[in-house]
Amino acid sequence: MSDGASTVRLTVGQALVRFLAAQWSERDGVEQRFFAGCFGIFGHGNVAGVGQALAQAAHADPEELPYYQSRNEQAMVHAAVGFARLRDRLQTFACTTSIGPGATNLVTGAALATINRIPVLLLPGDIFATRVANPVLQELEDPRSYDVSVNDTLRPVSRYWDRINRPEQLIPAALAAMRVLTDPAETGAVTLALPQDVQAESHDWPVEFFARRVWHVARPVPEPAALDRAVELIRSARRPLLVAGGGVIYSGATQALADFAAATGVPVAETQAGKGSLTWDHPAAVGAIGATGTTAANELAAQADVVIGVGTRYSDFTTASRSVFANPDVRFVNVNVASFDAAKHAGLAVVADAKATLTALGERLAGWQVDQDYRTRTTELAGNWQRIVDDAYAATAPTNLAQTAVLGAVNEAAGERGVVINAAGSMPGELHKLFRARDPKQYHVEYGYSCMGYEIAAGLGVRLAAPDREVIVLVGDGSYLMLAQEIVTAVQENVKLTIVLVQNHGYASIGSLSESVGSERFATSYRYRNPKTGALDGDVLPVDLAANAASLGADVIRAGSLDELRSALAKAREATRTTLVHVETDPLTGAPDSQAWWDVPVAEVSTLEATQRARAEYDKNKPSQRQYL
Ligand SMILES: Cc1ncc(C[n+]2csc(CCOP(=O)(O)OP(=O)(O)O)c2C)c(N)n1
Ligand SMILES: [Mg+2]
Repeated sequence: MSDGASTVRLTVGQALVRFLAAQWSERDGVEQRFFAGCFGIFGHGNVAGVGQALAQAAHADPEELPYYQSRNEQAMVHAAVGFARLRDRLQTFACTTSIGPGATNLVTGAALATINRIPVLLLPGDIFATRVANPVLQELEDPRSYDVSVNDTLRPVSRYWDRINRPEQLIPAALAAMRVLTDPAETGAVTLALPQDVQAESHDWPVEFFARRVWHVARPVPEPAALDRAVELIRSARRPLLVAGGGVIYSGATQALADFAAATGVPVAETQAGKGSLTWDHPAAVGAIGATGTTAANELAAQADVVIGVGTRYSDFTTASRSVFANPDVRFVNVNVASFDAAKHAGLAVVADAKATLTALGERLAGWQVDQDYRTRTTELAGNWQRIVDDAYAATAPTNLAQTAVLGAVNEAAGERGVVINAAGSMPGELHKLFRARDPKQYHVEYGYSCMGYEIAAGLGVRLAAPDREVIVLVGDGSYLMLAQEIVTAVQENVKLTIVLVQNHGYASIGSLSESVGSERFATSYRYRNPKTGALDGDVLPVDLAANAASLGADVIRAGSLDELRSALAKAREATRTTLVHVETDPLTGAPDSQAWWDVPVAEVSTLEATQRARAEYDKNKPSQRQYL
């Protein structure tokens, strides 16, 4: 650049921060700043580069790219994901880390973001590009190549990955990062690895690089011929079933879906990410499908001749490991922005936006509907399941509370708009079956990666995204122990969360799974090692997680009964500070059965009788699994 007026001299860190602050997304004519802020933890890999740039930006304009501390790099990705999911992927956070462990702590969060198709920008520091100071503190030192660093572990979990070895490389990399982050079909974690020397290096940047840039988030419309084929197949169906996935919600297609279902009478089942697509009491709603489904959805799935999958990636939980769709002649119509997902189960692919397609299908199918018997059957099955939910919400347990009753109280406390968050353990399945969603954003269960430790960190992001909504984080004791530190950030930022800690002294979920696969609940509860047996079957551990939460700065309420839980939730709702409600449940009292299978292979040979029995059961179920061709 010879013309001094058209360039500006900045470090790579400063240029990156200035670029990020100038990015906007737009869908349906509404624009929003793409990066609501930057989470970070500093170390020698970013303190002098991106860290200095953030400090300088905070002096100039604290609103430009607000900085938030975090306590753990994995947690900051979870928080960014929670935020982006609530904002329908139109906005997210950047995450800056040091090199080495700070960078590799991102891997789990990145995998979660990518699997759930949620945008998040990761900015790990990296080892010197010049290599003169090798080996720098925390450097891997691969003897085969100096080009390898620990940041390469982020490659398979990133949708775009680049290393900025020279300042000029930032320009194409930053633009490519934005393209992927704002593309609904490609989005996920995006990593720009930033060698620590390059971050601090200066360069003359063209000023156009920092111009306000608006990224249009597309709504691809269905190809007319694909729409014709889909209409023809749906018209031929006698027992159609629609499976609503997360794409329905991200696309803002919930009203279009409600209209389509009401007009055609096609029953609607929901995946984990798609739950809330319809309000629970919509006449066509049959609730959760698959391994954690309702008997209503699973019975309709078993007979369905045409399955219309909208915005779903057909995970094994959704399909009950490819056993739930049992009609030998079943055909699939898959509406998805990602051709990868649209092609699944040899489906008739409509590679397009959910809202645009449901609207178009509704128009093209005007006047067509399922027969009255099928509508009646749908209503009957849904009603039967709702009675089961009533019973589960009223259930008691031999010791402590039944978890389903706790979930009922939380469902009630969430009201019309409160967001309930969960990710792993026995609660996601129970919530999927039982929760009565009244709003598309109310049910926030991360079940793409089902990552213990997502809950509280995501709560922080969700509440930042929706300060006007009550946020109730449901977390098991095992998951709490995995990653609870963002309570400190919530307290620091005065971001109010209600956290319901469900204490059952270990892994109720894996305990019950272990039993079903013949592993006898081996080592799935938190107990002392028993000197008599040598096993972990001694007394319950003297762990007090309520005291732990209090030590991190939360207010704490201990609830010993259902009434106490209800009043604790009411108190937490009125509170202005992050409040943890501690409740003890019985790990052996489960939820109503889905009558569906989940493929978890059982040992083929064994000396344990329990395993042999489980294997016989497995061999019985396995033939129900199909390739849909
Ligand atoms: C990070 C991570 N590690 C391991 C697992 C496997 N896993 C799934 S559920 C679970 C136990 C969860 O325990 P808790 O949070 O107490 O819930 P509970 O099963 O008791 O309902 C484990 C270990 C996981 N999902 N995530
Ligand atoms: Mg537990």
